[in-house]
Amino acid sequence: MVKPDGVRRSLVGLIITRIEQKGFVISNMRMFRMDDVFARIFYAEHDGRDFFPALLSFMTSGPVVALQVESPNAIALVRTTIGATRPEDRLPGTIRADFSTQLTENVVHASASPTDAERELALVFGDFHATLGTVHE
Ligand code: 3AN
Repeated sequence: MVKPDGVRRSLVGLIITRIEQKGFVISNMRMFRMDDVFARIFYAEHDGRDFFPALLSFMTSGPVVALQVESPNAIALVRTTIGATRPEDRLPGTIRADFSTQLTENVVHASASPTDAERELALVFGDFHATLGTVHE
């Protein structure tokens, strides 16, 4: 997912190009703006953390571009491609290392596990998104 800072900075094309160049196949894509309800559910695992309000505020600050990508071992490979959560752990050549010095405003999100991916894909591309009206296209 390209986060709001990535969209604001016109990095969507670059990020999609990197994903495609690596060999991932994009099988679904959606641009939308999270509202507070959607962001709270999407990031429910962080509810209660001190950075949660800042994370919600940032993730609802503008549209995101969500991609469903396919490859063998896609979850591990996408996470390697985007780079580490902590700025000082990011390896050069990863998307976060190359485009962000920040922890919260880190340009991209990727699912952390198969369970997370299933849940996040359902939220972004499934009926929840269509029927509850919690996001704005
Ligand atoms: P990742 O996105 O690398 O899987 P998570 O799921 O631990 O990392 O955190 C979700 C997002 O919350 C991060 N991408 C980052 O934007 C933000 N975040 C995580 N930890 C912190 C923190 N300690 N302070 C501020 N923001 C954080």
